[in-house]
Amino acid sequence: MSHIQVGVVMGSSSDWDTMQHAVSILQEFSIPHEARVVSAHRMPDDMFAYAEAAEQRGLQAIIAGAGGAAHLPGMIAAKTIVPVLGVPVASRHLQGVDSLHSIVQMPKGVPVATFAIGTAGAANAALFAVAMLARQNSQLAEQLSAWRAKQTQVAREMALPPVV
Ligand code: RP5
Repeated sequence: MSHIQVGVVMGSSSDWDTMQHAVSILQEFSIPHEARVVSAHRMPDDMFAYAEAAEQRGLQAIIAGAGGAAHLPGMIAAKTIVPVLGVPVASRHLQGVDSLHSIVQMPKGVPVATFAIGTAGAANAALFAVAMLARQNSQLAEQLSAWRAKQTQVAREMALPPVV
């Protein structure tokens, strides 16, 4: 069994600008992870192999980002019971609303937890994965609470500019 706990997959290297925000959070929390391109329509056999091996490899969550038709998260979810967290990547022509609708509209029976379009969604998917792992890891739970507390402090110290 591999040591990897969270897999981050995306449909194209062009998704990396968005998906690196998920990887950055996983790095910050020292979560063993991997990141790779697994294109649903250009490498469907690889996609199924990845999904089919996920549980046996010990993955606890798969963060899957895609743009446009964005079938990657749903198709991975169709082949594994490992929780899939979907990130809609902003597409060139429809700004990611297409990706969001595609990922969030999974028919009943095969869920994909769907996050916001773009970098906020990528970061939040990773934070959600951290929260899931923290249920079984008290040290990680403390780390996550501290991360939230820091964020609260930053918000409390926010200053507003003068009225112009
Ligand atoms: C999807 O198509 C990818 O997830 C990406 O968001 C989009 C465009 O891919 P490229 O044409 O940039 O490779 O499969």
